[in-house]
Amino acid sequence: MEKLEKKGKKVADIKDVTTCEATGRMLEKARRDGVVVAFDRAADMKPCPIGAESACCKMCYMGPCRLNARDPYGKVGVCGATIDTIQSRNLARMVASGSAAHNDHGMAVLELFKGVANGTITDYTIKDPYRLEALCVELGLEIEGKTIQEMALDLAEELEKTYTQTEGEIPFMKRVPAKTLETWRKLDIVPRGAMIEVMGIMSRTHMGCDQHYENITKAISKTALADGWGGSMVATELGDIMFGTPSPVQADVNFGVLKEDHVNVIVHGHEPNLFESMLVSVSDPALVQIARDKGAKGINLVGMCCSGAEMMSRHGVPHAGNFMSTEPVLVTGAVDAMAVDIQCIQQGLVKTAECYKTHLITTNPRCHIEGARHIEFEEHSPRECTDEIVTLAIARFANRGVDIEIPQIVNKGIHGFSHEYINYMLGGSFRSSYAPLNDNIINGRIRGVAGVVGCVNPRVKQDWVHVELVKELIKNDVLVIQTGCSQIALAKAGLTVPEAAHLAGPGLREVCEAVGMPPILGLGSCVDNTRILTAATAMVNQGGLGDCLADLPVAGAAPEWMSEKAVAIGQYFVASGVYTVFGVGFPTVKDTKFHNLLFGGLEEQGLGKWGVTKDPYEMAAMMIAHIDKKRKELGIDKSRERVLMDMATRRELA
Ligand code: NFS
Repeated sequence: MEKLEKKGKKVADIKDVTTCEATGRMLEKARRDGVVVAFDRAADMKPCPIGAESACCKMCYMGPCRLNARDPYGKVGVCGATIDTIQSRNLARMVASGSAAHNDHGMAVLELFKGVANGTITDYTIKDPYRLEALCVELGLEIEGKTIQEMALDLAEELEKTYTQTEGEIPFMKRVPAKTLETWRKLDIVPRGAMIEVMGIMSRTHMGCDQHYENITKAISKTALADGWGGSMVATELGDIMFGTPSPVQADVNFGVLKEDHVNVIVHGHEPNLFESMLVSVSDPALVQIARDKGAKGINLVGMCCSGAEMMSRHGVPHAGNFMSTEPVLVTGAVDAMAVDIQCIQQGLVKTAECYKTHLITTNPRCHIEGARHIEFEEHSPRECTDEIVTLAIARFANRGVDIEIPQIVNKGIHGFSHEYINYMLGGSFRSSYAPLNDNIINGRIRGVAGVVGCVNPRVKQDWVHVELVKELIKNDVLVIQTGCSQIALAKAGLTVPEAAHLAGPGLREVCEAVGMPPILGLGSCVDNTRILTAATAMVNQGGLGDCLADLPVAGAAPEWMSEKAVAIGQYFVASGVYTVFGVGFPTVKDTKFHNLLFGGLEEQGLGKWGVTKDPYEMAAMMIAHIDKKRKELGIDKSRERVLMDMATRRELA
């Protein structure tokens, strides 16, 4: 085990790095046990100041070239590349990587769906045929006289274009509001297919190719849109069709979901198939009996990160915590096996797992980790993998041999607000629609809608920026919708319950109390950010709030972002017309031409724009100011003043 103090490394003060009590307690234990986790590695690793602002280039070997961020136009690279070329190429590659990750995930879901449709994969089924039919109709596919299987095969063929098509427009462009699509066509940023867009970025950012930041920015938008309205949207839609469309479900979140007297299995990653099969394995009577024979009361399956968020939203599976808690949860000593698939799997998990004799098992052909055991997951016989993992976990339970300490903290909350459910919840089954939401925005009870999403990052205090931002937004009558690690942060803060409405402003509170909903709606994993796009589209189609996505009084934020996927998501929201604010920092040099294009110029073209600040209160103020600007442009700013005056008058009367 690596001893921190002995090596003279910098040690972070635990109260400065997390507001998650359970994680903090496990950091204390890790210190006692001499175990190093990401919070410690972050304290000991100063971020490179040049890289943080993207003022360096290693696209060729004449450099790497470093420019001076304080005097960005004072110098160029060896080839003559300016700061704008360098930054835009770097951001383009981040977006290409993020978009590739989501598209790769979406393509895997499509492959699974194809196998289910043609009958070669039998462990999964089509759980929501109504959704299947509705999507076929939406995409203009003929359904008359077709069986479910035929519809599924047609849909699979159509959606494959999302990835492989090299000319034309990807299928989900049919969902985009007409005026938004018109803007994209005019700007030439409609994606053709994910593969060609990602390839295009890698090619044009090669040394000596595209050297105009404006042209590179177009490719950035196109590739990002191929994520949000492409691969990610396919993953959400087909996931719902195969595994069920989420509707509100109560779920437990935090380290207290681990049970000392049970075999504890954690699934961490992003693709739903591993988790769905694990759910079947842990319920297998034969495996449960083996666990009992070894002295366990049962097998306890728990999720983390995004596949955890997805399973929590669909099935109410308990969730242990977000990205920065994945190592600390192992410090409890109670995790018998952690099965991982792809994305956001820190390599540091291997060492931490080793310290606590936990089985860390990689399962996906595109994610092996040196030192971890690999048991490949195969959709045609998924149980071979998941049963073996459960068997290993049972064996470890019987022979734990480590100190166990589980922080007994559990937060109950309501999750699983899909776009389809929001539609139903607001309007009821006979007149499901977004009319009540739009009406409440128009009459000013709800000021606007904010999407607060994304990662946690050890460069800022875990969960703190998410929670403070969201509290500030709901206090100001902004309805918050959430996904990913951000949703888990708010769940741990106890805010994903209808009772949290008392923290909301008077207008939002009134609506929440009437509907019985929390002021914060959790939508699922990061690929489910597409539910936000779909909901926003429904708001436009409902009428009264403008005729394109950029007209809506909405804003987005990723307050503690860290991954390239987050940048791709941010850019697809910006390109869709949404003001999107990042916390932590942003990889550009302020006031350069490229920075100014992202932070203002794109809005003038009819798209959205970026914002950045570390401070949650300033972030809320920036988002609210934008929402108010949009209300004013829509001519609905006065109604809100009236609503507030009504409240004041009411209070006076009281
Ligand atoms: Ni999103 Fe999921 Fe979390 Fe960030 Fe990672 S788990 S896809 S990238 S860290 S929110």
